[in-house]
Amino acid sequence: MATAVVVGTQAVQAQWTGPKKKPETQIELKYGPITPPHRTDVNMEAFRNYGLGQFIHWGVYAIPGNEWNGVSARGGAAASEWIRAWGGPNRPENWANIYDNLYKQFNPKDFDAKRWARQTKEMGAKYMIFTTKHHDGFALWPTKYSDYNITKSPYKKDIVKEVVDAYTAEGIDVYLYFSVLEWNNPNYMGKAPKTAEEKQRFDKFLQYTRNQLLELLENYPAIKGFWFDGTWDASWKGAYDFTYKLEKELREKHPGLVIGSRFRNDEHGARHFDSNGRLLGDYEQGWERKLPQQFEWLDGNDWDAVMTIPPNGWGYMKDWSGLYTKTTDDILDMLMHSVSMNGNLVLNFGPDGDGNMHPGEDKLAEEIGAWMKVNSEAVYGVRHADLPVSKLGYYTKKDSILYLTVFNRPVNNIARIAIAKKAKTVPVSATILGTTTKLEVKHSDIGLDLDKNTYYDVILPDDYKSTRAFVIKIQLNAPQSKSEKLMDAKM
Ligand code: FHN
Repeated sequence: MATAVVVGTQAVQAQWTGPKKKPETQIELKYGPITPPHRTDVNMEAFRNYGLGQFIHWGVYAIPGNEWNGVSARGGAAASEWIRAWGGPNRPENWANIYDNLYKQFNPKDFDAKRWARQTKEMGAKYMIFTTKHHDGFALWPTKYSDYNITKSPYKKDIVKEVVDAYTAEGIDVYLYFSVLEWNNPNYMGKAPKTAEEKQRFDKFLQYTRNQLLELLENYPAIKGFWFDGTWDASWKGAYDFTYKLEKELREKHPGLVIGSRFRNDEHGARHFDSNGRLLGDYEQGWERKLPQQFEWLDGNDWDAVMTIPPNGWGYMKDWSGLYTKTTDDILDMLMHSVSMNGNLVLNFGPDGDGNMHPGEDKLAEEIGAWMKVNSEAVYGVRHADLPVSKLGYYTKKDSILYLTVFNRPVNNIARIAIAKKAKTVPVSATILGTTTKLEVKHSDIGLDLDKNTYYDVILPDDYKSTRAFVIKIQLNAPQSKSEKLMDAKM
């Protein structure tokens, strides 16, 4: 997705989720980034090392579960959590009113934040992003600034607090999802306010937003960051002076707070990246149901990719039939794809109206957790390995250890690794995580003319059986014999 922003005579292509094209010239900006790139404080270092995260979309939209009275909202609503915006011939009569009264039924009898947190811990996620309020505006915390909140439901209690406390107790960092956009807030408008009355109303909305965000920081000081959403409308984009000051205020109130690139834009409307191509926030937050195809696209920025299990649909969906739902192997591939490029993968769960995860989510959590128990050292705290891309899977690296997570096992059981001839360290030993067998490692200088690489083969045991991706852990060190001296013939 890209937005062309015209600045004077300079048309700046604000490219997200694709190759980054830095503008030829830099322009004077008043509303560019507030924090320096590549923060090295404890919160951002933790972010860089998470590897795997969990998103939880939960709210009154969990009650219908993407259908109503047996009629599916598929095709009528953009996604399950958008069901209030259900349109088209199947939209139930008087639907908005029905939806806006669902909170009177919200009483999740099985909700147990500690059970959720244990499952997340078992799965191996290191952070969790939780929806405090989605586009419908229903707040899962006892906000003083709106009556449309959890205290008015039969459940009454502060769900955000229960979740923050339970996850923090399990050592899982909590980020709070906050939708700026509020469909049923009379002071919200998508278009930029024009008349004095519209401006007065929208100013009230901006203050309300600021009050709720300060309230969340006050109530839940243990959180590590905000995950903002619903910031694409002209009204919010036009409020760049307000949003700039608000970001500064939030950061001052909560030192170390982590905010992604979705919160605000510069004075030319450039979002995620300002008109000079600089990241607007602490990490790139544009990767949603999409993964970067080349490491260079990331331009050295921190990032995470948020991913649904069904094709789209973040809130609870009763019926997954007829949809491709991602398998454990799909998720593991996306996870290793992400961490091989210095990113985190965030898998979304949408609990039902009673507070239970979908059975398909329980299964994925269990299977991912079983894989992480054996292989997580190739996921946590690793970095991109600057090697020619492997056809067998994904490289990650930690100091002198190279991990190759194999998804495509070679039929000859030879895992061939290309190493630049000028490299100072080469593979000297290898094992498969979860086993103790030392694997044969040999230098196979196949001598492709003009090839800048040489090759090392790790021989996989014929009797090593695997039904899922496995990780080869490779020790890198100085070449051990003269023949391995990595020279290039003079040409
Ligand atoms: O409109 C929302 C959507 O409902 C969901 O919350 C996703 C999660 O990243 N964000 C927006 C779509 O980009």
